[in-house]
Amino acid sequence: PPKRLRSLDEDTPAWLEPEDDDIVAEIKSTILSKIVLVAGKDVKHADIHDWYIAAALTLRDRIVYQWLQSDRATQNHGAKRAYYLSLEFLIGRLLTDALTNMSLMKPFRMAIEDLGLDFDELRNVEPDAALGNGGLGRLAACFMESMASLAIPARGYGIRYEHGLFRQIISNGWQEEFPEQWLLSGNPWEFERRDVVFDIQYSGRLDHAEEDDSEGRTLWIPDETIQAIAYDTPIVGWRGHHVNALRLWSARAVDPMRLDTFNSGDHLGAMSEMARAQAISKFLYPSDETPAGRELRLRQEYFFVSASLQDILNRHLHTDGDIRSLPSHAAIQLNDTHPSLAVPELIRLLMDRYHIGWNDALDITTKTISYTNHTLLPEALETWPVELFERMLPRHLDIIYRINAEHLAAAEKHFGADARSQASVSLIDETGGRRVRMGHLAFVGSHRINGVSAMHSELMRETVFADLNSLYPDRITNKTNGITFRRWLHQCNPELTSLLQDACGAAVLDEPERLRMLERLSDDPAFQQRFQTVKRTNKVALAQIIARQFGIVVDPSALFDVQIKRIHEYKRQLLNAIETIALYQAILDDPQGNWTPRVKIFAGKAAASYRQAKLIIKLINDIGNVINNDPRIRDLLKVVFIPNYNVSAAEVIVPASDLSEQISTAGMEASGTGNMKLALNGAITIGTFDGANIEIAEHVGEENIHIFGMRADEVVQRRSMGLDATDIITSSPKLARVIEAIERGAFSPDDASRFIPIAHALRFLDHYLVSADFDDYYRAQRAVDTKWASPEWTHSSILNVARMAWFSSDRTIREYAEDIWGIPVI
Ligand code: GPQ
Repeated sequence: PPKRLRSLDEDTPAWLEPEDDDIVAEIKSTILSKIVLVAGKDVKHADIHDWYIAAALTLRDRIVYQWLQSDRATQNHGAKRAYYLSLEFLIGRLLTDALTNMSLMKPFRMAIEDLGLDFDELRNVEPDAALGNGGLGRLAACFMESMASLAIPARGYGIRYEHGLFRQIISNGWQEEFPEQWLLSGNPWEFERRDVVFDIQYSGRLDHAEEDDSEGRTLWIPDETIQAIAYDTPIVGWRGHHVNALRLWSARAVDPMRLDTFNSGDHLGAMSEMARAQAISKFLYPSDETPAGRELRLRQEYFFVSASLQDILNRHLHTDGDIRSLPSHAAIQLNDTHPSLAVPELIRLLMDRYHIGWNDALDITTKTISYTNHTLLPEALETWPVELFERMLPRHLDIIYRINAEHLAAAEKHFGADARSQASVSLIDETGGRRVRMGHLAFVGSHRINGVSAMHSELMRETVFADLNSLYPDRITNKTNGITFRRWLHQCNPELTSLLQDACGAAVLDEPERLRMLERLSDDPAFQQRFQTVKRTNKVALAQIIARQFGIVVDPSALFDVQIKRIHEYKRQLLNAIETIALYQAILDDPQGNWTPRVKIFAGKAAASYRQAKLIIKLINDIGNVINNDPRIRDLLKVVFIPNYNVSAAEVIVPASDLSEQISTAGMEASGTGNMKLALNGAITIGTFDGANIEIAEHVGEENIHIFGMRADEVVQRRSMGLDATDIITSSPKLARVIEAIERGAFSPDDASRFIPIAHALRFLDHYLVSADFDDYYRAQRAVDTKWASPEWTHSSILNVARMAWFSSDRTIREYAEDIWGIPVI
């Protein structure tokens, strides 16, 4: 055991403060003892995985003390807590995160290397916790880290999926999906809480005869019960001062099997209930921005909402004793509509379990809950058939109807008996089968609704929520997204970080506003040189990975042009792909021209069922095949598709990027957060006036970003004229030539018709304005070329880093805490 381990009640064991050289020895001996005592092996038989687990547990020991202390402090002060409910947490790896925030990176690295191990090899053993699809899940993870760093008493709630986001393999250019297995070798960060178990019930019937009064308390007789069991992962804040928990629920049956069935010989049948229960926490739905539309998904949503609310109420009663004081002790944030059932579930628990009347229950609920919207795409606004609700959650439907009745009465007062506005604000969509609108439900049950960038929040007011906004003015507010600088600068880009510390002082780690001090250095040749050297080092590292893993040789002095994000038509990887073709054709026309050497780097996953997105992946790979093997192009253009994009891949690509592609159709990207990570690491953005790009432009200055394309209002106008792009193609010879090449099979000689659906969309169904924005995008790319060749590039790149401080998720979380949660931040 650690030499100086003190009693649990002492606030800070001495070994938490790394003062002396002893600490390295201490870490080494603890790791060695974990190999023996936890892995149950002789040290000489330990493999790299055993070493990783031993190192993680050694670090975890130290975190636990801080964790318990944070909990005691919150408890003692009776502080208000934030609860972040999210169906997704895209965490990635935790080892370096925890080491950095515990200020233990150096001694751990030394200890591990002293033990004869390679630190990076050990670090890479950790699987990514990929319990999310993309930006929404990653935002939740950044928020968890920032809440801990700001010492906000908070807890994240979600599902402990046994299989996270699928593993993507690119086979012959096509995406293939394989199950992900992050728990296969155990998870050293989590604590199973065998004592924290809640019953979650489904289906059955309502017994209105049991309605005890006019309040509408109703007896629900469910016919299925499963159990939710808690697993806690500690999330350490910066400098290790505060630790919060991420509590993820796992599902299990009440009984492991039916013994009578088993004994009758039906062995599989005996376990079917267990399988049905466990299915709830088996898989993350890979449904980025489109509802999965599956019954199991709704079961998941209710499962984690109910467990989390029961837990929150239990804890509140335990500490305060008065259920009615909930809003002054708890703020519940809904991450998109997936946890919208929190509204009827909280009302149900307050009424049916704690005997509170309807009006008070509704009042407590709206004061406690708030909701973040992450998309305006109509196909992504979650709705569920009323019929499914009736079957699965009859009591909740009952409550939703009652909320709706009062809400529609208020609407009638406000709008008059106008059928259009009644239909538009109703919680039930009556067009094409009756469906419950989860966004409306969350809106009506919340005191604040926020969008995730200035433009997105404005569009919320003007479009999908216009009538609700008129009925409940002042509810919609904006909270522009942010990213945690600890992971997305300090950890992923240590070289740049140490340069920044030299230039802005060590305090830049705690006060990102100090990055401004770079402004006066942006023209200093010596500083520029050092800045370029850092970028080059990161690019060499990425180039080595690309060569080793994919056999493609890229030149680190070329412009690294990256688009890394989910593959979606609105994000317009296709626009980037066809610009690549146009550039290829232009180089072939003039091989001796003064071209800027470029490496086009793509990475991202497409939803398994999204055919057009998967065809775009194939197109990018096929284009790469042709261009990378065309000797006439030499090193002027390379195309790389990096498979299985995840948080860990982003940590390597982001610091090595020169140009950041943020080219969504204006009005469609709610915010974007990859745009922030790339700009913070010195990449210059080429982008549309969309989401947070607009605010990035305001901060870095329009001369340090390349904006192109239609504005959101122009997009609406153009679409209203029809989706046919024939006129555009006629007036753009470059675009016409690209489409003809695709149609001719120039990139698919083995199957000339493969990309006909893509060519067809470009010509006749240009919903995402790929054709319409092509010429301006091509122009903007050539302006990028010109800039790359001039000293202006480094100047702008430095200014991007200098002016990104505002995009720290610490700023975002501070705003949530102060404006929405009513939690003071010290
Ligand atoms: N986002 Cl609705 C997702 O990643 N998944 C979703 O299901 C929805 C939104 C993204 C959104 O597309 C980005 O623009 C945002 O930056 C991100 O959420 C976080 O707000």
